[in-house]
Amino acid sequence: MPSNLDVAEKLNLVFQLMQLAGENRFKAIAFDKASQTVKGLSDDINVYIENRNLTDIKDIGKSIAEDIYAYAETGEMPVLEAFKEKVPLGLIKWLDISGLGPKNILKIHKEFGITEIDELKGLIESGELAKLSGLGGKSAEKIKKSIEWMEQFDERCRLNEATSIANDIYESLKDLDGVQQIEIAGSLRRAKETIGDIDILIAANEEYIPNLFEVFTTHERVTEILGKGETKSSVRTREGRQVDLRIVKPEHFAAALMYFTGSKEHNVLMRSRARERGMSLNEYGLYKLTESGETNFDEAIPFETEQDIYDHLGLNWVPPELREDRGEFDIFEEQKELPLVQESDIRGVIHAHSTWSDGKFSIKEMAEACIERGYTYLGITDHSKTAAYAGGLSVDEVKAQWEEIEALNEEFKAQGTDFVILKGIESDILADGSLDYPDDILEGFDFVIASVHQTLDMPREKMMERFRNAIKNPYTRIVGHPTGRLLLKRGGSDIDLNELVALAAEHNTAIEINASPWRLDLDWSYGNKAKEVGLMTSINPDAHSIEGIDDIQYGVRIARKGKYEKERVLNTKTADEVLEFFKAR
Ligand code: DGT
Ligand code: CA
Ligand code: CA
Ligand code: ZN
Repeated sequence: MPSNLDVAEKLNLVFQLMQLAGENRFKAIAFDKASQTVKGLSDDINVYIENRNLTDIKDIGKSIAEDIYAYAETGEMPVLEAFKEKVPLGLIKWLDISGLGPKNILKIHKEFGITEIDELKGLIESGELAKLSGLGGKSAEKIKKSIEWMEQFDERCRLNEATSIANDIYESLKDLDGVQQIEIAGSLRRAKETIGDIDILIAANEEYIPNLFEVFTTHERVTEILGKGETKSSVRTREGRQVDLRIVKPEHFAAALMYFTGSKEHNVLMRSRARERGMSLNEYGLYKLTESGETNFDEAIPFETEQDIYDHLGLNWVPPELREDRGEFDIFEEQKELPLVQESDIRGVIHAHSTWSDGKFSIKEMAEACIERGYTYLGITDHSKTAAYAGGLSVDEVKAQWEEIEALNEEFKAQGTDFVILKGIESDILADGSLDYPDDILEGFDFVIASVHQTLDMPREKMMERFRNAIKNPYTRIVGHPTGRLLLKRGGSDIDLNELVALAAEHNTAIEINASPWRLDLDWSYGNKAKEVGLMTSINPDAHSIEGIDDIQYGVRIARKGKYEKERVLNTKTADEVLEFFKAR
């Protein structure tokens, strides 16, 4: 019997192959939607398969249902097999290369008969690729850069992938016999924007260890055991990620958790604080120093929690996201806590796309998904007219969209639903820094997010001039994904982010934290500057589908890492307060 994840993966594969085969866009999207739905399904899909009622599931139509029945029966999905004949699987990885769309991938494959990225690199080196009509030397250069990025970061993954793997393994371990405590540690606990390996820590007595490692190394996601010792075991998952599980004695847990949470830089300073106080801190605990300055393992200082250890070192508990040696010691010597934003503080969704531009769902479907999640407003921001490649809206379309939104808002009112859709737009910042519509249209929106989508590679000073103009424009209320980076795929624009942060604060404009795990832009590391100047942010999912809304969780973690208090996060406020902020220019 296939698992939900198996079915979702197969449907997603069809989606990717259809893109490469140049299949009708809507047909391909149907498979993508179905895949996302199955992945998020709380029931076992086999129940639907047995009852032959797959079409009761939203986004699964008759033909996709037939594909799934066939897959469950035979282990093969006919539509997938058909596309495998048409498109070699090796090309799927090429979709990750920025600057290379499905059409060109297929063209290159047909022209040169290659399927591997290494072969593609060869073509670029020899200058052959640049000769292909419609590509040219500039694109070839871009593709080469993008491949280099990909290779450099093959060892790391994005926050969403790491989170889903870690949660899955955590769930399979947490209720087992002997598990007294369990935590995810390492960079994932600290919410770094990309993750090397996943670290999990368990407190258990010795007799339980063999069974815990057995369950861990035979988890359905594991494809390879990299090492199996007495207290540590490492595996590789089918996504190619490494997971380390360490099992420690219960009395060592808090110290081990602190140590394996890191960061290394934070740990180094913690150890020197301990020394200054006549103690030694290591992954087992806190010990007195002998007269000659050695760790005296016979004189353990008692503690139970991380909090206790921080106490001994003259600090309040430091939230894991802040353990990067970026001023957290100064703060937590003085303060008991920072009122950092939490997921439960988020009241509304700002920055989402609909079928009016390049989103996969209608405004109404997106709104209903927001209501289901307990949000009270949705700021729709489709692309503006210059972004033609993403279905940007003409002036007439803008006006028609406003009518649709007004009608939907009337409906909510009539039903007594506490929900409102705000009329926004993600306006391109044009090359000279101006926005994408005449003022009388800009005036009609509730708010404008201003983002750069084209010519991200201008020289620094030109780029800054462009942003300065955009921020000074009174219609700009939020700056979208300032650097335009795509994590592990392409770097962002060369800009002075400290200046940008200060300028936005001065003009009472917010800079979003784009919560998509591909972006997480504005970067958390400008958080100190942002705090100093009182920058307002907004944790924006930039959702192109219903599933995308849930990226808010990653944005919240990055905002915490950037030291944003609830007060400085726009979408923790009510719809009325948000509108007030938008009007305040
Ligand atoms: P990653 O995996 O590259 O995303 O980053 P981390 O921070 O998870 O690094 P990892 O997995 O190598 O180690 C987990 C934690 O263990 C790290 O954050 C701090 C601690 N740690 C590991 N090696 C050392 C070390 O040599 N010195 C110190 N002070 N701490 C270490
Ligand atoms: Ca790690
Ligand atoms: Ca590790
Ligand atoms: Zn955008």
